[in-house]
Amino acid sequence: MSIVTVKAQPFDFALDMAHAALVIIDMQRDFVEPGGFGETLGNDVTRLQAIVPTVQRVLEAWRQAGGVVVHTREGHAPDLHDCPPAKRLRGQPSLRIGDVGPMGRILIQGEAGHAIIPELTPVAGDIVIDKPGKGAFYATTLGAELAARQVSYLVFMGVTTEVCVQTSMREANDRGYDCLLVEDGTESYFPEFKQATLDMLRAQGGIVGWTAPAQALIEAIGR
Ligand code: TIU
Repeated sequence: MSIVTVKAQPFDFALDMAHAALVIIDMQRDFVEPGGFGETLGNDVTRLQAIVPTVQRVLEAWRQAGGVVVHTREGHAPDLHDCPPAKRLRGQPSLRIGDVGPMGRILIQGEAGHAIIPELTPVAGDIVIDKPGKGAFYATTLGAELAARQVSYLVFMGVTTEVCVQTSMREANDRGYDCLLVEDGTESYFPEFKQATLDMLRAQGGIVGWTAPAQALIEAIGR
């Protein structure tokens, strides 16, 4: 039987591993390491690094359980044709998208900062989705990739909780997926925003989806 039960909030999450994908959002050097996009926006990026061992642990358990793995990367083509001026010109960052920083051009595909961190490097068979926006479905092939594999359950991890993770989970919810967010597998530059996001996603009877600690997920899929 491929259906397992994850102890989750607001209630147990029935997860069919035969139709499930783990979606790791934007665990890129640009968000997690100094000198990248996250830091140019004025954030302390070091607080995101604390989740890396947990994300690794869940990814390993998920691979052993035979689930589909998706990694997303936020970024833009070198000619910036897919970067709206409204995004590039927003605010007063120390460097803008496309400018040259210590890890190459900020948030540009192929640059060092755009890469997924070495601890989570994708392996053969993983799906890697390049996305120009916050949501993983907007202007990407993710929906088609999941449909081709008959996936209807999504488990989310990654950064940042209230920006790309929440946007992607809301996009997925509207598309009919049952979604779980791993509480300690996601992080924000703002702890209060992370907490508020967890609370709002699972409020109203799971209006957007479920949340659970990594250990609850690992115990459910590990047998
Ligand atoms: N700034 C911020 O919190 N996040 C982003 O810009 N992108 C993602 O969340 N990946």
